[in-house]
Amino acid sequence: MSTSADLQLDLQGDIAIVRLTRASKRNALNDALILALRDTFQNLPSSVRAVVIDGDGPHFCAGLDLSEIKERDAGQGMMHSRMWHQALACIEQGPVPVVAALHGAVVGGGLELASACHIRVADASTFYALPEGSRGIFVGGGGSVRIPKLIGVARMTDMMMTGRVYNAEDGERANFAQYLVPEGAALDKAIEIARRVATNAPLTNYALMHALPRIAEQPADHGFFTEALISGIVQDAPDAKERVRAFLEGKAGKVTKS
Ligand code: 1HE
Repeated sequence: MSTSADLQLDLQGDIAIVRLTRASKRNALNDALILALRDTFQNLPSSVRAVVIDGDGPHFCAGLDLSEIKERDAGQGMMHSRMWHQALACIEQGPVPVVAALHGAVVGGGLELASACHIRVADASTFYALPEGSRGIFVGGGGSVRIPKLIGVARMTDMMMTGRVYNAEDGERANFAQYLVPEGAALDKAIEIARRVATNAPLTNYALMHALPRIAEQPADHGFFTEALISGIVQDAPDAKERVRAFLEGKAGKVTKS
């Protein structure tokens, strides 16, 4: 298992907080940190029902550690990108939902990391950019797959071609984040959301992480069929039956207006 002095795991009941602690380098992701992220998510304690990712210091994450870009040949460059893919897949396709608490710079690989999470909470200081275009490189951490699903191909193309930076408000409108909170409040809000998510039936959360994105990419006819299969499996869990029974007996909360 790879560990890194730049990554901290803090267990708070059934919530885990994974924190990037490389503030002096704006939480830039070097290889050691990417591998530590991979291993942390692969080895989460089974008691954990939801995770929050956060970054120390004034910025969530400055992306790839540019000091590590060496004279890689094409094959090595490809393998480096595949390493990021594998690590971020451990977040996106892990056992439990992950909520990103964003502030300051969420740029390049930092945005790729955020887009591998299931829910994003941004505070008012957050800004989003993809400076790869100006650095003469391309996204390599799954950004070209995940980011267009949030904001669309046209916005991502514009960001990379022109260096456009989105502030927190415009970013929320463009769908980078699902929640926008005052400066300094992202971590508390992300923890609140993670605690709420952790109360769901685990199989429902699992289906949301693993089935929904796949169904959304299937042709409708296949999607309806997969949905029926997953729906049958999820409702069969003892936990699900108990929850429905509790509602029918007036013991479970109703849906209320926010
Ligand atoms: C870094 C990095 C980094 C900061 N790699 N060292 N990402 C970028 O192109 C973003 C580059 N970073 C920035 O634009 C700025 O640093 C920030 C807007 C994020 C923050 O600015 P600021 O003024 O708060 O900090 P700073 O003074 O610029 O940086 C503090 C230190 O962090 C400084 O090092 P120092 O030794 O001089 O103190 C910086 O060099 C260092 N630092 N960002 C290495 N990214 C899988 S492919 C993904 C491809 C990408 O992610 S490309 C985008 C890379």
